Amino acid sequence: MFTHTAKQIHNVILASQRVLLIPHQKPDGDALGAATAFAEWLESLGKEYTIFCATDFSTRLRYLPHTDKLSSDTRVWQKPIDAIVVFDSGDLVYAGVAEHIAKLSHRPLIINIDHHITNEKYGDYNLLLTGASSTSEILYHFFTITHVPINISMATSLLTGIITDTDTFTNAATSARAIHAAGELIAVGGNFDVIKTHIYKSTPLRAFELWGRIFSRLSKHEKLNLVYTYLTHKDLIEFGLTESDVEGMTNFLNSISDGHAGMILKELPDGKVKGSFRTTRDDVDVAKMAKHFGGGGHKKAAGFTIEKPIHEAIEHVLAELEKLFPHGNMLEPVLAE
Ligand SMILES: [Mn+2]
Repeated sequence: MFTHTAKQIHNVILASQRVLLIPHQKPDGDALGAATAFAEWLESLGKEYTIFCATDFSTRLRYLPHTDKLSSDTRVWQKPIDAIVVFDSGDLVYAGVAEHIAKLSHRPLIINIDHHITNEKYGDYNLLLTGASSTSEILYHFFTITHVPINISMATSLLTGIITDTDTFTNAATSARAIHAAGELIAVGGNFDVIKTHIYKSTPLRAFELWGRIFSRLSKHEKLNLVYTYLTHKDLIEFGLTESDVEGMTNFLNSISDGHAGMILKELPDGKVKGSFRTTRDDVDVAKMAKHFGGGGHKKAAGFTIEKPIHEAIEHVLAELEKLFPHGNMLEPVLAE
């Protein structure tokens, strides 16, 4: 099935002239790694393409090839498009393009490449592998199956996605297949050093000071067995930082040995609150928990967005979780699908 879909997508791309590439909003290393590797392939084919992203992206990912061409200019939707490729996004709203696509008079083919368990299969072609570490790993398999040579730029992009989504081969997404793909990408010239420098050695002192404040707010909800903390928009203003400066924090929740899961709530400039869950336990499903709040993700790493002031949001999420898990511990699968 995967091989068949991969070959179909390969043919669709060869037959398309104008392609629109969509990493999801606030793209992470995986979404941008996958989109830029794909862009590099389109470049080698001489295709016309645009990378559209509804929001800006973290400056630490600017080393990736073709990120200078990323555009948030909505006029790209007025030009003819043969195919749209969406990377690392469970649905088109999360991708930030649902409204744009709904308004098109001629609907182009949609290709959906993703590894989220909550993926809604919104594409005409859905290249999904929920067991894959990352969308970048899926693209590695795609290029291998379709005999597309992976050059050095593509390798660095895909390696970025695998490394960031596995939290450098430490979280639950890490598998033999992911490590094998990463090894192959390094073997063909993927630049591990540039990734290490930009991803892991680029946190300013101010950011650590803010992390300290966020860590000092860690609390444990005893009954749920949930460890949680939060960030306010006021914190960001006070420290002169943006959300991307604290994005690395969420994965630290996996290092805490207390509790069955960790949660961080971040108040964004637009007033919305972004929540992230992490767990290392096999018997806790945070994807289902996030889905309850309108979000999604993976069994061990998932997120959601709610529109409430931060302190109300904390109360709301805890109260809902208490209702969902009347016996505590977040273990029982009592959530409605
Ligand atoms: Mn991903």
